[in-house]
Amino acid sequence: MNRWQDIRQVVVVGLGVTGLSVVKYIQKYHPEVAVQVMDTREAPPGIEQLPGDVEMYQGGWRTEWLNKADLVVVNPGISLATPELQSARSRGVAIVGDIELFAWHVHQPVIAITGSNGKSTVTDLTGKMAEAAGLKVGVGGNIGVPALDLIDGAMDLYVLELSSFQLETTSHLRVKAAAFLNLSEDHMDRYDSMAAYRQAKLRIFSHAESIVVNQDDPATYPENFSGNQVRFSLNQPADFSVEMVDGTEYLSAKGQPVIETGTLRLVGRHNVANALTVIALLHLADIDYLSHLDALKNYMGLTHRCQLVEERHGIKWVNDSKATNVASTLAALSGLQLNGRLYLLVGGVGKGADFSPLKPVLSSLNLELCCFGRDGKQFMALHSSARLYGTMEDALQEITPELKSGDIVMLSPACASFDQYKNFMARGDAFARLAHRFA
Ligand code: UMA
Ligand code: ADP
Repeated sequence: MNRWQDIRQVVVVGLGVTGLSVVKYIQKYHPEVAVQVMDTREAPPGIEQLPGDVEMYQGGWRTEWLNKADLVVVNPGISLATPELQSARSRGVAIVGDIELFAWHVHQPVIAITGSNGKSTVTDLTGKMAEAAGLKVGVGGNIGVPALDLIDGAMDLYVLELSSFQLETTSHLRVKAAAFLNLSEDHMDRYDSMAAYRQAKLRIFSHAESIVVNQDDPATYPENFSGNQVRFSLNQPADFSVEMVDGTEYLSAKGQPVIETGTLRLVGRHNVANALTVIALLHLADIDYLSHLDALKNYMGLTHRCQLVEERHGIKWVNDSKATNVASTLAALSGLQLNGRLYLLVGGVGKGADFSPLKPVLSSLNLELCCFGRDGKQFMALHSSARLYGTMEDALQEITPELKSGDIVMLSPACASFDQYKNFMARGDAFARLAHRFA
């Protein structure tokens, strides 16, 4: 079915890497279609790369463009509930996201991953293992490379990380295998309820052949799904789980021990769950992972996730900038081997979250809580040691003289970075630079 048949005018709302990928895609594959771009920001990122022949409006909305469009392609960072989009929709204008355009185009198998935490790790590792099995793989989506930039007729497989934002505007993505890793509070500034956030994520299963869900988190189960469904669990027998063989723990697949958990270089129980999801997805997509277990064993994880960036005088500096919600910070704390005191840096943009679930874990640690950024003060009541700073640098400057061998300084902020940094990567890089300077 050619969905482009009646489309002459597209309006891209929101530039960034997504908007740019949409413009490039349309110019390459549908050159007969005219494109206009608008962005509510005064200086949208990516504007310098926009081809000169594309009409651009910035610093607000251009509703007359929206109302005349045959199709609006919206950046995942903009909510569909925005009044301007609602109004265009009520006039019958079709609104989709970049992943929907990707779905209209590709015919190769797709593996898709969503969840509140662990998406990027599972996406990256699935891609690496499929490559080790000899496939040409395109890995992208919310992990950073827009899906449309991956399109290549020679690709054997696509592995996509999909956010709830991207799934909201996606209706026709056929996937060979999809995983919903877990659900915990996040993006409460965008959704009215956890139920609405969950429903957005469940859209990943709409056209899936096979699915992976988390037996330890039934919120990941779809209400109606008639295809092939497998479950993973860290705590109970499941299709993909952990089992003891002669006193040694193994990842097991369908009752067969696959690899010793202790040989994985990934740290923490949450990463055992991530590894189980990866092998479940590869199994469902008929990819031979059993002959390529070295790729799993040697995988060291992505940067900005519990990454040791500096170690001097017995003091460890750990960058977990990707912990942008409460559950990910909890996961980082539960995997910690602490001999001295933990200096934990938290704060940034809180996204309307309730931080109180951190309190019991923080109370159990030998801790100095360093709060910074726009919503840093929201953490102040969580621990008696809490101190408030303007920036991460102010905090590190003050605490450095106090540090002793055995201490850990960890950035695991439970918040987004947009108040002071371009993104979580820039925040993590800034932490690493400060660590090298102060260590
Ligand atoms: N924005 C405006 N006005 C606009 C357009 C955007 O104010 O007209 C704001 C949005 O509110 C948003 C921010 O700008 O918060 C981000 O837009 P952007 O231009 O940085 O977006 P892209 O560069 O296209 O990045 C997007 C994803 N960003 C979001 O969903 C917010 C990236 O995920 C993703 O990697 C990229 O597409 C490629 O697919 C980032 C993210 O934070 C990492 N995702 C959230 C998360 O993981 O929690 C969902
Ligand atoms: P996402 O792409 O969903 O944000 P990442 O793989 O980038 O996930 O990991 C983000 C953060 O969440 C990291 O700080 C990590 O410590 C934590 N994390 C990773 N996997 C899990 C999991 N399965 N459950 C809970 N937390 C996790």
